[in-house]
Amino acid sequence: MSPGPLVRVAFPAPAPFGQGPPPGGVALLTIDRPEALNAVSFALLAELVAALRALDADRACHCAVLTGAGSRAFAAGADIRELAGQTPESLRAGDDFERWDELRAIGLPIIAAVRGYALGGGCELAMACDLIVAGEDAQFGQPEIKLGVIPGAGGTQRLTRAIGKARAMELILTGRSISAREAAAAGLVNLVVPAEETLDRALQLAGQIAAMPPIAVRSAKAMINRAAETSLTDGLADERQAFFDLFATADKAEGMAAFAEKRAPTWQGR
Ligand code: DAK
Repeated sequence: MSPGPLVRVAFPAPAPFGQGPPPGGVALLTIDRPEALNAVSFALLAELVAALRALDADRACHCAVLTGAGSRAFAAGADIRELAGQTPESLRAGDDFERWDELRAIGLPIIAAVRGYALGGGCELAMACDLIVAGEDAQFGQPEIKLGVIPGAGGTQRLTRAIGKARAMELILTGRSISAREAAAAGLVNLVVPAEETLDRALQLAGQIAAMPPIAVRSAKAMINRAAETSLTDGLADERQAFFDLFATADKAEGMAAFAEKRAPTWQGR
């Protein structure tokens, strides 16, 4: 067991990008079990969800970056030592799957900054984030089949949606992992960057998102995620409602006034 917190939370100064003032509002969460390649234990997952929920409720936080300590792994999976002792009954009785579901309720945009292994539950965690910045040394995969099981925290569903049935079948049935470049070509990750730049580039992207009006950002995230869940007809209706709702915000008034006045907007988040 690692001493101290398994997930560290910090508020780094955003890396400079483009024009304009530094936006702030970016939280950095670091999975801190490098000795176990950041394997996600039940306790770690509980800490991570609690930290994200707290940030989600913090009006000053506009975007989160999730990464793994060290350079070897984002997370090499759920903790196999813990899983080894589980039974169908113990898994059903535990609340760990509810914890994974709670990740879906986070409205704050989350960027995974991935170096090294993102395997099994680690790949599922990265896919539960909204964007993925991958270092050139990143490896993604769902090797659960080699342990006699299948992905159980969203892998069969999210990987299939991200890269399509044929590729998901191959990766999940063989347990093969793919490089950052292959993952990018398949549509799993947003950006492949030199390994040492991974975190900076993710923070930079987070800074760009954090500089946008926060209510609109959350609304956009919710609607994009809705697309994976519903019919086009229902999704378009939901989008229209969300669009209408944003016209009641001060940020909409400010954004449109700033455009007309040829100045930079100042967002209030309301
Ligand atoms: N769990 C626990 N320990 C792990 C680990 C893991 N997933 N991955 C690595 N480690 C530990 C190793 O045991 C080793 O510890 P010591 O022996 O030094 O004490 C240390 O990290 C360094 O690993 P290696 O010595 O193995 O390093 P190598 O470079 O030789 O190999 C590797 C790196 C990533 C290829 C290898 O460690 C590996 O194959 N790891 C396992 C990868 C894997 O199969 N991942 C999928 C696990 S199953 C659930 C939610 C999700 C899930 C399940 C339930 N619920 C909500 C209940 C998900 C399941 C999975 O992810």
